[in-house]
Amino acid sequence: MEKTFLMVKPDGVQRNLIGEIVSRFERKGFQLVGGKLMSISKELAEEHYGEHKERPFFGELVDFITSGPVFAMVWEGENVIATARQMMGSTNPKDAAPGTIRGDFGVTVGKNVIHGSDSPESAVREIGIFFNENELVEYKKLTNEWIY
Ligand code: DAT
Ligand code: MG
Repeated sequence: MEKTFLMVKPDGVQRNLIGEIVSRFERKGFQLVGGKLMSISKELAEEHYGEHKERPFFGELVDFITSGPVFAMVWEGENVIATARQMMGSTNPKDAAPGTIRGDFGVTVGKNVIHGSDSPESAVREIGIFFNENELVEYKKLTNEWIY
């Protein structure tokens, strides 16, 4: 089953949105297979956002993501990578549709509440840098037979 990496950013943690965000993916029908509250080191932040190294906002982005704890998660489900991106909404909350996480809770692009992998390759990469294999829990959910 497909897996993705999702993370409540420091603004989402401070604004008490962990439960709301977890709840949205639970209610959708996806399955949580890993989760932890953690601080991100500068090194991890630079690795995670490596694709944006040359962008003018890179320094700001690294400062922000290391500014407080994040809630890192791995979720599983059919088409979960693309569907989670849809549930998150556009990168800039001003363009994110109401009903999406960024549309409902964000205002500016710098503080947009949630991160989610954007492709199968980035999901594998990001899960690998944030989680050890033994932190991911494989288990059968009985509700899955009412979802699939
Ligand atoms: P996403 O988080 O939707 O995958 P991204 O990978 O293009 O978006 O950018 C990563 C983060 O960088 C994004 O969540 C917020 C920040 N960011 C993107 N574009 C920005 C900009 N023009 N100014 C400031 N921050 C920006
Ligand atoms: Mg991205």
